[in-house]
Amino acid sequence: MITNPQLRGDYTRAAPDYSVEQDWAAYTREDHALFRRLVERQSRLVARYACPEWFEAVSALDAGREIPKFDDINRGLARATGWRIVAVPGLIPDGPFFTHLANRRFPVTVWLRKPEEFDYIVEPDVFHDFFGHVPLLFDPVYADHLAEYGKGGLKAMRLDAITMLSRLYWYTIEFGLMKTADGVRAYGAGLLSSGGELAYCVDDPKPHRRPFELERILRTEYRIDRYQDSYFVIESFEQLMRDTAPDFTPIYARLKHLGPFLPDA
Ligand code: HBI
Ligand code: FE
Repeated sequence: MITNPQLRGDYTRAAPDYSVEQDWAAYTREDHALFRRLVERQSRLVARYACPEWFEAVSALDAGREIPKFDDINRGLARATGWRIVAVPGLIPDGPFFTHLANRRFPVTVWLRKPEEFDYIVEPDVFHDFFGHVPLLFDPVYADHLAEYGKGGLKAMRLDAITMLSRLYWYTIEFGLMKTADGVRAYGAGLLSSGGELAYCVDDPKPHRRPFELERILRTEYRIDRYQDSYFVIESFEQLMRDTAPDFTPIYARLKHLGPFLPDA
């Protein structure tokens, strides 16, 4: 059981795999109104800044008026890619997290941020997870990659290489950019759910934007409390799948002795 008190969720009723009931009836009218405002704010931005694949995927979702019932989403999602979302109290330990991903279950936090956290929140809430992560679970290639990432996470734990592997998640699933004919577009959940960073990651000349390079990513540190200094750009989800297919064991062994890069290197 997670003991660090600063996590907000209620972990007391979590199962051994950290899943909980969503308890949809417990959401207040204010929760649903705040969720709707968050969707409306991001919807004005995603037209300009999200990658096309996210758009296609989100059309399969009935996201918007209120906090979704996870069971309703799971019927369509399971048909599309065999994935399901599972309700969790918030961040969960790496073992359960990777086990869920490896079994095509995406952990989605059940609680919603407070109104004063409209613009920024540290821990992932149901809006970050649902609006940022869930739509791309409908994309078959992305969905296959994420399941492989989960299996890779369990292996990385055995090899004590979690620090390196979590950078791959960070610079793709959370903050990844994709090249399109009209320029770079966001596919990372941390970008798609952010009121400010979604425009910044595409428009601002300040951050580095580098082509996806696995070994560079595995060595590049990241900050969780500010806009990214560097983004990595993939050509497509097919490329992400292909470039992360090899066995990382020899890569970890080689990189382990090389120092990390700072985020803005
Ligand atoms: N738990 N619920 C939840 N959501 C995450 O995105 C998450 C997590 N636990 C660990 C984690 N992410 C990352 O640290 C792993 O990629 C290592
Ligand atoms: Fe996330």
